[in-house]
Amino acid sequence: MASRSPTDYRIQREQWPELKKSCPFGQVPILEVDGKTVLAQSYALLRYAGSLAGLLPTDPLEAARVDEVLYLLTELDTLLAPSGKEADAEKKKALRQALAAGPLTTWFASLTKLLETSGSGFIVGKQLSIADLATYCRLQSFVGGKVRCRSAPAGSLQRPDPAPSCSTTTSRRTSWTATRC
Ligand SMILES: N[C@@H](CCC(=O)N[C@@H](CS)C(=O)NCC(=O)O)C(=O)O
Repeated sequence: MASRSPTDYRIQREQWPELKKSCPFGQVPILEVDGKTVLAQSYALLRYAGSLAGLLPTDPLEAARVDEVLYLLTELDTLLAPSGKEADAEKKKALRQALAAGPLTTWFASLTKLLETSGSGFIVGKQLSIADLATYCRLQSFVGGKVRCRSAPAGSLQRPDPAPSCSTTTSRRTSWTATRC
């Protein structure tokens, strides 16, 4: 992947109305491959990049376990969305407290269970996969304090190690353009 030099475009607010028309679902992120194929939905992009980089298990069951984690992360988005959209600070706090009192604790217990089951320090199997990368990125908002939650297990958010090896990737695809907010 590194040798393919992806171009990372960050868009300005004023560019968005025009760009939105060309996005498959009117949303970013999108990934343009070879200047023609346009992919949307962040986890589809991640799966594609992960398969090129050898970070998606080839075993169907292990790959399904990775999907299990991606769907679990999607559930976290669903849980956080109402409080994320709430503009009133007091209401937002009440929504977040209700989450922390139950649903978030349950969610983090599920994640902890996966980590305990793998026993390897990686979420699925014995090596780094896109499940680790997606979880690390998704939970950054908890570490950064954007979302606060006491149920996040301490020490669970270390940077995945080893860093993904990109040099082993071979593909006939040559140019990528990733656009995100
Ligand atoms: N499920 C989508 C969600 C994408 C999404 O919500 N994108 C937001 C920005 S993070 C967006 O494009 N919002 C602008 C709009 O909908 O006009 C994914 O994972 O890619």
